[in-house]
Amino acid sequence: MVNMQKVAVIGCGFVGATSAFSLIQSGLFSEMVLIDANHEKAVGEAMDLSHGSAYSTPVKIYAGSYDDIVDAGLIVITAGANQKPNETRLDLVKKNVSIFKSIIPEIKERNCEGILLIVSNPVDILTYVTLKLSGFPANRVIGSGTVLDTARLKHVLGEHLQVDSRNIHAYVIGEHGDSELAVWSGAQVAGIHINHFCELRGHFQHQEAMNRLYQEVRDSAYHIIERKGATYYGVAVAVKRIAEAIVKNEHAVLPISSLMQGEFGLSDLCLSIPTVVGNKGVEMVVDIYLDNEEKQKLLESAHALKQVLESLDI
Ligand code: 6V0
Repeated sequence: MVNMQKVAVIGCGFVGATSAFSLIQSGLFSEMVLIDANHEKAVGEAMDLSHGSAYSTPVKIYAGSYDDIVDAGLIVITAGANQKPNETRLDLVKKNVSIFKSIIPEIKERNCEGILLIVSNPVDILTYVTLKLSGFPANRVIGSGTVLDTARLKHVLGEHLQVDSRNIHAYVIGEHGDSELAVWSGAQVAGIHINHFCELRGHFQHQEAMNRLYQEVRDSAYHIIERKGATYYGVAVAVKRIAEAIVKNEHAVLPISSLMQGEFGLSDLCLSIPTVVGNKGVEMVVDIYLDNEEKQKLLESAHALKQVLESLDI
């Protein structure tokens, strides 16, 4: 039996620890297991996180082993190397695929029935690797994908337009990485196309603004890593948002990464497209409208990912 109030976090570095914190603050869970190759790190994080319970919600938090995650409704994987300055997400592939080859069989052999949420980078490649190594049905293997990039786009658009970023409908899709794209054709505020809304707020150089904002979003991880060595708060909130959609069976539309099965002519790879997400994981990848240039960019993004997948031994 899976317990939807139980979450496991595998990998307790910057991303794992901040995700654990944000998941606890969400009030969604009553039990959390932390696993790390450095067990003492997991023990320390569990102790530190537990001390907040008295002022938030009671959650049983402990450092455990793979035997403890069998009934977890959600298993979040953040283990692995992160980007160093000037490294791309795809540069991490060899190190992190080999780490996943040690983690996923542990999950598979215990017949876990929860949903796997992959956060480690390159997230689209590792989501696909997880799918292959676990043998789980495609709906139960999700990557955090461009949920973070979409939040970044909404944030910069919110600043640009001086509008609450939660009222902006816009998506970043494709690879969570350098080949991602922003879907400007469908971007809107209050049902008004983004270009028209920009004009209402006094902005008229659409192409220049779109290029600038897109680059800011695409390159934000590089800019943060240059300054503080890693990124983790933004992704921790994205993890919480995805967990909420799953645990509360929200049928929320989120650009998570999942297996493409013919959508936009793509198959046998994982990337992000807005997807209906509920307690079964992926419910439906939405066939969103893309103009011709966006379709082309999506195919190029898929091609970049395919080339990496073809170089892997999985
Ligand atoms: P970190 O702080 O180095 O933490 C990694 C942790 O993984 C360490 O505590 C390791 O001990 C642990 N670990 C390594 N191997 C294993 C193993 N076999 N089993 C269990 N634990 C293991 O890295 P950080 O937390 O900063 O980043 C983790 C991953 O998240 C990296 O791949 C990042 O690139 C990725 N990110 C993904 C984002 C997204 O939007 N999807 C955003 C930011 C970072």
